[in-house]
Amino acid sequence: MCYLPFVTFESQVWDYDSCNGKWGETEWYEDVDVSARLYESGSVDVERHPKGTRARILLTSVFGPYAQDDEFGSRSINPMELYHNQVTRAQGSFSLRMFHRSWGIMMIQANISAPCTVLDFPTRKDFARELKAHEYDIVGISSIIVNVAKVREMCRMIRQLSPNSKIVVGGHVAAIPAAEKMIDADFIVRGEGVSWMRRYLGEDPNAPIQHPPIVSGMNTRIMGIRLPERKGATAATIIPSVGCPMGCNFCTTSAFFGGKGKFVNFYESGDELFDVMQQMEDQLKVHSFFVMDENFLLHRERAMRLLDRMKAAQKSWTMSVFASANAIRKYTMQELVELGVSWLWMGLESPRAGYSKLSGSDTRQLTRELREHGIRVQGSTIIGLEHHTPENIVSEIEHAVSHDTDFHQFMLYTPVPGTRLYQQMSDEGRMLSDVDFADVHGQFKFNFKHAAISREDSKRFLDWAFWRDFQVNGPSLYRISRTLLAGWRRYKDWPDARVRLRFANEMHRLNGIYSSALWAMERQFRKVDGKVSDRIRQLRKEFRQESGVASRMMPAVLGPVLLWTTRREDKRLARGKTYEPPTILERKNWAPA
Ligand code: B12
Ligand code: SF4
Repeated sequence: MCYLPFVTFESQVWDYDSCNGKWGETEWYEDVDVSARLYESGSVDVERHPKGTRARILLTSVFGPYAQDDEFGSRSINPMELYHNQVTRAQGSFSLRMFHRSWGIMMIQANISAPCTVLDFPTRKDFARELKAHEYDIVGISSIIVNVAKVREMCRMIRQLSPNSKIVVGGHVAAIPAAEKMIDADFIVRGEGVSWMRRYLGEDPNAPIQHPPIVSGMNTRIMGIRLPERKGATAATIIPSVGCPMGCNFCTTSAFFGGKGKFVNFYESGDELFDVMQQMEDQLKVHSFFVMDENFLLHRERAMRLLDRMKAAQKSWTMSVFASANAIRKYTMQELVELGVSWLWMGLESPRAGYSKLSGSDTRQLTRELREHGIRVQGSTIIGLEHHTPENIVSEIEHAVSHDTDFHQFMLYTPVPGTRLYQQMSDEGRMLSDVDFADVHGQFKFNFKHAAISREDSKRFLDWAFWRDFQVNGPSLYRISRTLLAGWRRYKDWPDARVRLRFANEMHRLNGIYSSALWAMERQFRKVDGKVSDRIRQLRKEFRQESGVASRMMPAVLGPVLLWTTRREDKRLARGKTYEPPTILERKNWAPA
């Protein structure tokens, strides 16, 4: 057994004998006392904590740093970033970099009346300090499967530093079969956590959901500069529901909240949603929303009622949403635009995969149409589906790339515990037993035996897909500028003032910035790919035609600065620079002990 030597926090020294080099499944089962109670979504027999709502609670995400290889399962290719991890990672200094808070624990904190601290993205040292600084009755850890080794370590630390705390583990990590044998927790909660925690504290699990004010992203960087964080400039996250009723076989979010036909709605109606959005508008001074619902447009009645309310109140809001192609097809383009849909994340998977969410949809035509209406499209394609072979995968990737989406996510087909796909692969004996959970994140290599593609090749094809999309379509920043311009041209004279205002706001706010970025991009691409550079120049000219004097002047000043920061960032990245989210601590209902 290898040894993780000594870890020093403040003046204390502890000895953690946690590491055996590989966090594979079998080694874990031996040395853990199996005491945890496992709760399925919606269990009603949850025992109440003796202190009820007087219990002092710490809710925490797993510790960082994240974007580096370490013995706790951090991986440099798996940073705590959405775009750079799985969307724009091949785009170098043009990659969009930003962090997102851990919304699950923020949601729980906002909906209990016990004194509660949320600790987001702590280091181990921060976590230890917080455990020692307050006597927590309950420590809740939120995690997904890749970070199970960190959960294990955090449980050990809690037992040592805060032995009277009850440990509750929630989030997708709870889907691991026999999780209770790997981590030394008291409770492991599968599924929706607000109602579970309310039951545990003796509160009404069905009380209305209070939405916390959530700024959707932070520490945003692109082209080597960190964007200023003005109040109201970043969208608010709204979480109308968790889960998805479509139940695609590989989908872990759907499976975790009940699977096909099931999901948990926090806000049933368009009226409720409107009220929440209005509250967020007041509190955060925002007009744009990132709607965290796996298939927002599927619920047409709710969306159309929201539109009625927006029209009546003259709200010129914008919305970023996730939706499947069949759900998008339930709306006309006008309805989507009036609803303020400005960014849409759509699963393209593969035309030959037979998913019902794609049935009857020509996704290429749909993408083109959406972009012509000023709606930015983020496509999502799966590499390594059952029908993929070394012979057909290249043409499947070319097909995906030909959508020319604004952003494109590529992910490996990955059987994840809790899903139907995982069950099927396990039954067929095709799961690879020696793959560390820390490497099961869809951006490395297969964790199962594919019929035609080897594990090594899975990574090559995945990497090639990212590279090819960037090579053919250019930086996403260029692509979103193009979509914005198309929307502005189409809707600048539109009869509905809400719609006009929205495009005008985006155009006036960003015109000069985008033009300057295009100026820098055009020059940066001259050496790399002349054709892409020409396309960027053409777009820059079109922007110029639509610009006022100030915006027309801006590229001459800001463009060279951005070119310089871009080149500086490229050098930094080449030297291995990575980014980490800041540690955040927030207390609610708090009174000193
Ligand atoms: C935002 C997000 C992120 C953010 C991370 C934010 C953060 N601070 O951790 C970013 C973009 C960085 C990210 C990265 C990744 N993510 Co992610 N992410 C999401 C996303 C889109 C939303 C999560 C969310 O807030 N949902 C809304 C909240 C309310 O739901 P929730 O978190 O599930 O919380 C509820 C319950 O789970 C439970 N609960 C949660 N925590 C706790 C704690 C306690 C104590 C209790 C009792 C209950 C409880 O109660 C909550 C309320 O009901 C989900 C998809 C989704 N729709 O959920 C994927 C998802 C969580 N991510 C996933 C994955 C795989 C990843 C990556 C590995 C992917 C990748 N290659 O990029 C990386 C990992 C990075 C890393 N190093 O850890 C998977 C998890 C799969 C799994 N089975 O583990 C998901 C489900 C997406 C998917 N369908 O594949 N992600
Ligand atoms: S439509 Fe998307 S969110 Fe819904 S089950 Fe399928 S993959 Fe999951």
